Amino acid sequence: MSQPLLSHAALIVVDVQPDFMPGGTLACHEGDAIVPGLDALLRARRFRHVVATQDWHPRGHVSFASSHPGHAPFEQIALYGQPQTLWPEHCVQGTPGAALHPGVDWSALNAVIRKGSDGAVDSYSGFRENHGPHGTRPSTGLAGWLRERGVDEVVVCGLARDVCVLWTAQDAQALGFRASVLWDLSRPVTPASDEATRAALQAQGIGIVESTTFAG
Ligand code: VGL
Ligand code: ZN
Repeated sequence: MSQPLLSHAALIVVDVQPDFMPGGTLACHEGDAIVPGLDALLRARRFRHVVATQDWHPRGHVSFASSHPGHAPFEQIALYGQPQTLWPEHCVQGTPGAALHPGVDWSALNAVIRKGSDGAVDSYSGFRENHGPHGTRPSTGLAGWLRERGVDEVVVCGLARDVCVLWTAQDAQALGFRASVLWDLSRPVTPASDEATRAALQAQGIGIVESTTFAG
């Protein structure tokens, strides 16, 4: 029997892009393993609202180690007074590695938030940018988009579990949505981070769920 539509819930699919998968420039551990399950979940049409985020950096982006002579990928520096991890070049606007992954049927998508498109500011959360040169963290408009549609619950999945998925779920919960993370439909950049990620989610009251919860 088919399950009821979740009318007041949104599925937020974070950065499911080839550059975050094995063979990509910033591969998550087993990142490609989420593709079939995510595709099935989207086809099941359980969520009234589906939003994707897409990491979308210009060449020479401030988060790239290559933009900081003398520094290597995965080093941390201070940027605008905040810690910034330096990454390999990834998700450069218009490149195949930045596309929404071609193995997923995206036809149920209602909106796409492109983030990190300001060359001087990184953006992990789908809700707001990281710290910029002026100390502000501008909103992407996603919270308003969801509220105007009566959404009070968000379920977050995608890549990377320890970076953009975590930051998006934390912002959602802090902004007053009931947030949870689809654990089996996410994968980390750093597998050793999983326990810390679980603890951070639990400390904030964010749910940790499995995709079987939303099976068609
Ligand atoms: C991400 C590092 C840099 C992510 C994006 O999608 O988790 N991580 N840019
Ligand atoms: Zn990025």
